[in-house]
Amino acid sequence: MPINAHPEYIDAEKEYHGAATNDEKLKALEKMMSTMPKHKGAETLRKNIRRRYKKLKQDIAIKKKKSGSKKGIKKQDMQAILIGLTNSGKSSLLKTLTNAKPQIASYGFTTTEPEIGTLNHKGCSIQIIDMPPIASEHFDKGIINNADTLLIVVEKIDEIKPTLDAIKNKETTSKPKVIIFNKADLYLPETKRKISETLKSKRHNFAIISTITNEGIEELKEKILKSFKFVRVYTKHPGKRDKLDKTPIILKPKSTLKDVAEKILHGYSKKVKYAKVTGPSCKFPNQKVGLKHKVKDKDIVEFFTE
Ligand SMILES: Nc1nc2c(ncn2[C@@H]2O[C@H](COP(=O)(O)OP(=O)(O)O)[C@@H](O)[C@H]2O)c(=O)[nH]1
Ligand SMILES: [Mg+2]
Repeated sequence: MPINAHPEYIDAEKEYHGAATNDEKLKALEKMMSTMPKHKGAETLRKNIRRRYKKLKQDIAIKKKKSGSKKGIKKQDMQAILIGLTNSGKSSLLKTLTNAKPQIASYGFTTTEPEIGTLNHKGCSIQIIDMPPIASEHFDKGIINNADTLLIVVEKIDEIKPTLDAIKNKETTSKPKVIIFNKADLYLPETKRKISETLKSKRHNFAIISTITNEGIEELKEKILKSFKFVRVYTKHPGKRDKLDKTPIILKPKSTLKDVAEKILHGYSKKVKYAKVTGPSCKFPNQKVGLKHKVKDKDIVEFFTE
């Protein structure tokens, strides 16, 4: 660490080392450049930072060119992916569940790039991705391996096994799955009851739906949300004590208050000394706890710096 570096510079440097993506790195480097020590002894440091900045900018430009028109998917906290044969109704479902406007086509149409939409349900933003059909050359297994939940869309029961087999690997085996039996409007209640019995007997987590009549859609939204093993924490901002953020912070199970602080305050979480928590993780409202405290779903957190 350079002598006499400004605290803001030190924070920026930490951000640089903790950056997950090139864009984050670039931002941190920009911050470092604007706050780096100006004295003569730091000349080598300044040169070094400028060199890193220039190189990173070049790398980003090259990457952009290489990826061509292919959409980069920035993974959100909750990501589910639609998988199924052509014509099973994936695009229709993406349109029903989210704000996306994919092309719906009759038989033979193939999506060549993933389509992305956001499902807003109970204060959570769930990213839903519509993949090109499994059999196509555009099918990207990497996206499936990264997703949190797999949504298997079928029109017939006997499509389930081959679809699951086609994506089976070490990563996908443990992922939560929802079997979505689409086009329920085509069947009589009695037939639907039989389909439901069969899916139950196979111990599938499933929903029987129709994107035309919207039957089963609300239940499906609930199943999708429940499939994420995440914890929602609501935060009150220091200084704005009465204001509760409507959008929860989404965390992995067993996360601590330190993780919450990192997510909202980024490099500044070290300044937080304690928190007051109300909710399932506490014995009583506004319990004063340290940053090692493990949060539970629906906790309300208020951070204090001194
Ligand atoms: N009867 C019926 N047809 C549907 C339903 N959902 C989608 N379809 C039709 O199935 C065809 C394929 O739909 P699409 O969403 O493009 O399927 P994808 O190839 O999986 O993306 C289209 O003609 C849709 O209108 C549904 O719930 N009921
Ligand atoms: Mg489609």
